[in-house]
Amino acid sequence: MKTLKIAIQKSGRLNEKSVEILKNCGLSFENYKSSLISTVTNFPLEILFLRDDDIPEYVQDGIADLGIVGENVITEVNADVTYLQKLGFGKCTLKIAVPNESEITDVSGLEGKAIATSYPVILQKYLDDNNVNAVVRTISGSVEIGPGLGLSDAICDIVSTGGTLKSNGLKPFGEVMKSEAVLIASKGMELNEDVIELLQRIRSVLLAKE
Ligand code: PRT
Ligand code: ZN
Repeated sequence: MKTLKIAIQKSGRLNEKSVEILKNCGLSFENYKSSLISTVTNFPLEILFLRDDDIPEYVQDGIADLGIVGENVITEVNADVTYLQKLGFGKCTLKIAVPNESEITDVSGLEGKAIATSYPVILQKYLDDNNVNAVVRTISGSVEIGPGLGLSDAICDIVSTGGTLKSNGLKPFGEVMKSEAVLIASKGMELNEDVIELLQRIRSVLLAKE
């Protein structure tokens, strides 16, 4: 049987909890920060440590059989993968935010305005669903400084505590998308006994946490 591969985030907000859930499944592996692949010593599984943005495509293309990544990332790249399980961590909401002094208070107020985001696909769908025409400016990071620099009238970004918006003089409205970390699988993955065993272990770990 071919060794299964699971892709998880190398470093960042989802790394620690992704490693934790696999360790709680009784899997033994080295979690070297420098290596890209770790071999599980007591189960036929390899762990690939990747940028979160690359995980949906690796799984879609079958380079990894399984992956742990935020729903926001999967939706943004429109990846054709199977959702197996919500994992209960990495929870956040994509919201629209405007400067505190802005007169924009709802989605209709965005008509003709410029919005900075790292999630152009998700934002465009939200605008279309609300029949709003706006200019979407795609930037890869530090989206919250957009309005201050005159780059945009509003932003669309991930919010968890709201602290970042607050400290940048921005107020949120509108829920564009809710997200959390999910376990995904390649559509071509063979449902063999190793896969079934691993999924059972992951589900038991999640149940024990409830
Ligand atoms: O290096 P790599 O590309 O792998 O990582 P990354 O920098 O792209 O992502 P990372 O590690 O920041 O986030 C990974 C995933 O965590 C995201 O795709 C989300 O699914 C999830 N997540 C949960 C978050 C947050 N909470 C979050 N708060 N991702 C980002 N943020 C950022 C947000 O962009 C904003 O800058 O935190 C700030 C807001 O946080 P609050 O608490 O101030 O509201
Ligand atoms: Zn990323």
